[in-house]
Amino acid sequence: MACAQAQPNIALVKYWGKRDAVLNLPASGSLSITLDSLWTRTRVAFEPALLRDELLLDGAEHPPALIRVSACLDLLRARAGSALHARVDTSNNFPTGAGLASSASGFAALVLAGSTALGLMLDRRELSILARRGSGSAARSIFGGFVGMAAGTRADGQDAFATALLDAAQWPLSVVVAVTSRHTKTVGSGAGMERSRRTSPFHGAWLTGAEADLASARHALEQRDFAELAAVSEHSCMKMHAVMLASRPALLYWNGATVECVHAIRALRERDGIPVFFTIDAGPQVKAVCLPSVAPQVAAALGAVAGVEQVLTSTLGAAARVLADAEVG
Ligand code: 2P0
Repeated sequence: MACAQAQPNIALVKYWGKRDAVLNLPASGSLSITLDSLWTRTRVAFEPALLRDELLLDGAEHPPALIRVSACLDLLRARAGSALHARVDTSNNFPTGAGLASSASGFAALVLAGSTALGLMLDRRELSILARRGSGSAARSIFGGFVGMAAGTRADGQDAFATALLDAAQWPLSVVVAVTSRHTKTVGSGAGMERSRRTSPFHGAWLTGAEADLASARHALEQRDFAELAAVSEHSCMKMHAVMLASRPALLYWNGATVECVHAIRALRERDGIPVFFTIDAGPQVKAVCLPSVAPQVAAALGAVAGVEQVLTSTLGAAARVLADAEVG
C-alpha cells in the first residue's frame, strides 16, 4: 500500500494532438506550470483477495475512470511481475473533469502511489513516461514549478517525457482560476484531439508553430521576461482554440463567462498595467497567471465577472510526492 499526492498543471504552450494514440505520444512538445493548492491524493493497495481492480473517485465508483486506471495499473504490474489487483481511493480538492487538469494530477498520483506500493524504485523520468500512458498532461505533473514536455521522435515513446525547467521558487508566479461551470465536459480531451487531427484545417499549422512557441517560452523563462511569457502563452492558447473551433463538428469549450473573463484580464493588463495573462484549456474555466503581488486584485476582478462561480488562487507547487497514509483523508 502507498499514498501519493500530485497537483494539476496548466500548460502555457499547449499540447493538442497525438503522434501515437496507443502509447499516448504527443505530436508536439508543451510547457507547463504545476500548481500548489489544488491536489489529487491517492491511496493504492494491492490485495490478494481482490478479483478485479476497484476505484473510488471522491468517494463514489466511477466505471469509465476505472477502465483507464486499470490500464495504467497493468503497466505497473507488468513492470513488477505482479498479478495482484488493487483498491484505489482517490480524491480531488477541486472539480473533476471540468478542464482543471484532474487527469494530470490523477494519473501522476496513481503512478507514484502504485509504483511505490509495488516496491518499484522508479526515477522521475520513468514515472513521467508511465504517467503519460495514463494521460498526456500527467507526464508533466510528476514535476513541480515550470516543466517542459518533449514530444520525442522514438516509436517506443522512451524519449517522450517531461523534465523540470525551473523550480517554483526560481520564478514565483500565481494562478487565479475562475470557475465558470462545474459540469463535466461533453467531449473529453482525447476524443477532441482526435477530432481536431482528423478534421481541423488548422491542425498542420498548429503543429508547425509549436517549436517556435516553445523556444519563446523557454527564452522568457531564462530571462524571467513576464511580457514575453504572457504573449506566447496567450498566442498558444488562442491558436489551440482556433484549431478546436475549426474542427468538425466544432469543439467549443467556452461559455459566455469564459469570454468575459478574457476581456477582464486584457483590461487589467492593457488599461491598468497589471502583469497578468490568461490561458484556457479543454473546458470553460479561465486561468489567469500573474505576479503574486497582484493576485488579490486579479481574483477580485474575476470574481466580479457575471457567471464566475468560484475563484481559486494558487502559487506554483512542488513535484508529486509520496504521502504518509494519515495524510490521505
Ligand atoms: C494541455 N490539454 O497541454 C492541453 C491543453 C487540454 C488543453 O493536455 O488524451 O487529458 O489523456 O493525453 O492530457 C488535456 O489532455 O489528454 C490536455 P490525453 P489530456 O494541458
